Amino acid sequence: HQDLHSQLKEFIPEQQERLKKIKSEYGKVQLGNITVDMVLGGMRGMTGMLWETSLLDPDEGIRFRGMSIPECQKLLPAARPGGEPLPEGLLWLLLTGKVPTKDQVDALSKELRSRAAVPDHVYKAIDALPSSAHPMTQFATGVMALQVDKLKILTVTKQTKCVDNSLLIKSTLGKMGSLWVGAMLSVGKYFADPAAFLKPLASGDWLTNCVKCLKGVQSEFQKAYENGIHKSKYWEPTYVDSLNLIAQVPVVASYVYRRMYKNGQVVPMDDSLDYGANFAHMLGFDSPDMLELMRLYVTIHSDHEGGNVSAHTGHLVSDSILVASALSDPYLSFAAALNGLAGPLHGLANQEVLLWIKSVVDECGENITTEQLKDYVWKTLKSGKVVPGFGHGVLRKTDPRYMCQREFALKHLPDDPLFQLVSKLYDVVPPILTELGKVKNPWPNVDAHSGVLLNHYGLTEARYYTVLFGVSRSIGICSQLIWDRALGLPLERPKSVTMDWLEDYCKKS
Ligand code: AMX
Repeated sequence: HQDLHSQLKEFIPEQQERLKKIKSEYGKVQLGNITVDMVLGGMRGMTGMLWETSLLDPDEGIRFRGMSIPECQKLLPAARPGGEPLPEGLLWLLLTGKVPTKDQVDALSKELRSRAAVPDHVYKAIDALPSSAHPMTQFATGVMALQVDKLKILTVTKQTKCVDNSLLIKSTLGKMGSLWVGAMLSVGKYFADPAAFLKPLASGDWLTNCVKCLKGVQSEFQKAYENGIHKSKYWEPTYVDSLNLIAQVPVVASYVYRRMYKNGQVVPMDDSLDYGANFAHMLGFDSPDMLELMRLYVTIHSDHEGGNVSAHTGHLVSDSILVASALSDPYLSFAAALNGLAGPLHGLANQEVLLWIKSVVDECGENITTEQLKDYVWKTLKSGKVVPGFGHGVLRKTDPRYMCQREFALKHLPDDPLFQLVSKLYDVVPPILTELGKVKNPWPNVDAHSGVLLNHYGLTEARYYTVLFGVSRSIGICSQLIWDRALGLPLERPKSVTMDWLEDYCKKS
């Protein structure tokens, strides 16, 4: 019945030893040859980094700590019997390599809810942008702002005793501009039950925690670094930041959605709901099927090994960019990852797919024939565009993340006209991409399917879809960041060359 932190603490030293052994025993083993094509081809096929949480097989698709998506659906705890896996369970699996019990997952859901308070200035930072700004820009801005607490006045000393909860709020509000002010205001504004949030600081408690939170920087890693933390302990504050960030991002993301599309009317978190369900709820969707969809969605979008743009960006920045001579903390790293995810060849593809499908319907109607669909695909290709939702940098077969969404659709919305169109595309697009002759993987990826499911349940705003992807990725990217720090992975610094260098080298060899 160990909690997540204790299990991880036990697991880390084992894995540190394992890495040391790999280094000393196999350090000189060759993993392949680097060709000029690989250098010019965006390093595809080059094995070049360690990523513990997941591994992508070109044919089978992703495995999370060795478990395929169908295995996760079968073995990870669910909210309802036989239902979709809870993303908290996946987080546990990614961090510890073990399948948690339902009790452990419930405790983690509760812990994440208790970490979800968002300082008020985060909302202000988002509000400073026009509401027409792309949702990913608003979301990434919010994540950057989460790293900061610029209000610093400290008036509570360690000797102060909390007399009662209301006094704590009163004195906090009255005397201090602090994180807790931000947190309390958020509590008042966005949480159904402020008293539950205050439990850790009940009557008689020393306010040490409170004082710790008032130091001005939200990021525990940055604070610890400034205080001279030993390298071997880096993972601890990274863990705290990561759990906070994972807990906070659905709140920030749903704020962006409600601001853009629902006149800014925020829906408070529901303390009875798990992570995925709460996210759907805060967005404004409460049908049981939508809650299940969101649990599945967050789980399957969480991680896709290390070399994809967003994961690699997060990892690279955390390992190498120096911010005020400190390693970038999870907030800065994850914001960088989000900016990578916002590109149309990566995470933005889910937006592009739904817009493209809708343009097909606008032009040809819902009862489009196979011939009309083929013509439309060719028209897209001939105008120099890609068919969004098809192809992949590593995968060479249909993405299992596509397949499990297809199964969800067959179970819950078999008659949805856009789902039927997506099914038709599955037949029509691959032969055409194959005919092009250059596409290495003509099969659909995760993004070919996600939009029609969301659209079915009323989340119709396609421009918002990449934010959902972003929230999910916090789980995978932050899990690996904790492991980056635990294993002491070094700064990434591959060698680059010029065309002159390549020509000279190849002529000589
Ligand atoms: N439509 C049209 N052309 C495609 C294509 C598609 N779906 N997929 C690949 N191609 C083209 C490439 O543009 C490239 O053409 P070029 O030589 O003229 O530049 C050629 O086929 C070879 O590309 P590749 O080696 O098969 O793929 P890649 O590793 O370079 O790129 C990816 C992978 C995903 C960017 C590409 O397949 C693509 O653009 N797909 C559409 C966008 C998409 O769905 N992205 C989401 C991917 C999953 C994710 O990250 N969320």
